[in-house]
Amino acid sequence: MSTPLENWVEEVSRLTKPKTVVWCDGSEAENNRLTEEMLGDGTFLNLNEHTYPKCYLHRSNPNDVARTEQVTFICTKKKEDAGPTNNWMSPAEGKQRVGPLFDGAMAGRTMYVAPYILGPASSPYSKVGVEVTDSAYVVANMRIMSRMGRVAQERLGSSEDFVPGLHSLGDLDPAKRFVMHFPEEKLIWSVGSGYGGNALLGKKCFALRIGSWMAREQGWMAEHMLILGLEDPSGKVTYMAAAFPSACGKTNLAMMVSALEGEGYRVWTVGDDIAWMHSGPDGYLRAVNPEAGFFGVAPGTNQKSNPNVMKALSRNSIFTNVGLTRNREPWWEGIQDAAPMGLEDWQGRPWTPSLGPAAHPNSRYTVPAQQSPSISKRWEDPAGVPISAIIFGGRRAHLAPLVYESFDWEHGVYVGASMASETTAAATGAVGVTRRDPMAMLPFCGYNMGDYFGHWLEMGKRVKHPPRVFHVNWFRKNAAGQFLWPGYGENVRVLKWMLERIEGRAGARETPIGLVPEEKGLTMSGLALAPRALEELFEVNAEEWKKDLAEVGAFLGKFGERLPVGIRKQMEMQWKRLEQASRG
Ligand code: OXD
Ligand code: MN
Repeated sequence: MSTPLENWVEEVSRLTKPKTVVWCDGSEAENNRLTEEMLGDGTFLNLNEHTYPKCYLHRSNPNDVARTEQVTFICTKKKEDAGPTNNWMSPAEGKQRVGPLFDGAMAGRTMYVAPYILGPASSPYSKVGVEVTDSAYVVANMRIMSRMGRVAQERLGSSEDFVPGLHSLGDLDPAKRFVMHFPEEKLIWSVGSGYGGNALLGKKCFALRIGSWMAREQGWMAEHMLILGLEDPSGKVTYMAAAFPSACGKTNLAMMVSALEGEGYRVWTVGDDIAWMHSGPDGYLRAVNPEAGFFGVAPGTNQKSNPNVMKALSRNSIFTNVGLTRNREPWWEGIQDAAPMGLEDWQGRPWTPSLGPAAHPNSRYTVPAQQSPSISKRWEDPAGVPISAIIFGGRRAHLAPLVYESFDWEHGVYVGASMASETTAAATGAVGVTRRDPMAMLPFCGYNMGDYFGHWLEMGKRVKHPPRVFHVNWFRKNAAGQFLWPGYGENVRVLKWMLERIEGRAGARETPIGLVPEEKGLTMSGLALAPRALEELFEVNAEEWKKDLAEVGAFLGKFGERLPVGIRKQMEMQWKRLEQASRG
């Protein structure tokens, strides 16, 4: 008798008509074989085997370098269930339009069947997915980013409890590119792109879009959040999860080398992009990282911004769309001061400044998580780590202070729902435009975000000890356009204040938007800022916030009846506090 997985694989191979079918076991031998094949056909280029052993460069089609939100669809029977922030098609239309693109799409190619686990292999919170793909590059990435192969096959057995994901590169024609989610039947279809967020189906498609749908059905949370542990001088570790939009520094924060290490504060990494959080038996929100690797943005990464990842990525890593030095080492803007002689750009052209950046602004590294010197001892704890703080944040040149704390959980949900950030190169489209991005989930919530806010409010009731909620902004600028805060390892000062708030050791000053550190509340030893910088960092301008609230109102208004009463109430309360502040 064949298993549900065998039946599905049979069904998709009848549709896609591959030359051969390979079931991936995730072994070293298999990886070596695929690597040899990719080196042979040019999918991979060898890097310097002394300085970057077992590292490879992949150059993608120049039209396929980032997530494509405009062709990403949530296919639910009712349009309202996808909500106003998602592109929608009915499941029938989705299948009718995209199905033909899979017909014969793998002719002459190998079809790989890659079973994978999201989450620690033995955790009750983990889930199995199976990606069928005609891209060996995707398989090599999935092997780093998830627990792929035999371990997943064994967990699945003959069960039907897996999320199937069908992926084909198709002909990489952007006009025939679609990333389709069918959350009611927990199915993913992606065609026409080999780019990470579109093609590694465990990441955004399963762990976030299908994951968030499952999480609401089953009473847990799937979030676009890093997970870190802050160790204090006594050795106690407090765990925090932070939601920032793509390419806003989640990886760097999660892997930070603390500027207060001398005082005994260290940061440990549990995850850098996604958190699955359940109400634990102890009454705490327990988080696991569904992923096993980091798919991080390369440009700007260096010894100062992220020394841990620089160590981690020097072996067993895949680089996508970075530059290549004469020494066959990867190169990107910000890795060091000047571009070396003889550099090739991300498209393999001899680089000159007139070509623009040598590395694509969304070029990436794929690195096994356990290679980071900052990896937490508990990163694969099957019970998850208890979360004491949730941090929201984004890139905002103006308005938002360095840090503030919400008054309570419900207000915290409003803070997340009203988040905004300047767009980055992680998705196609204009860069630097401020857009509302609730909980950093705008491109990733697999259902109506009005219901999603309601689910957040519910979770606050379900969890006996809900985390405290904070908002940070490392990117505030002064009138001259300079950053007010140095960021990176100095951000630990803000985490330390949060820890002191959690432990009831730090006071706070009330503002209309939340609680900010009291004067001298932030540890500033060893850090000299420009005069007035701290004042500017914490300024809350009621008039500006009123304008922002009008935008929040227009955005949240789109959810109509689906916007929870609790969020409406918070908007009204915010307005009243701002009015009061303006009256002085
Ligand atoms: C990512 C993204 O790759 O958010 O993590 O785009
Ligand atoms: Mn992300």
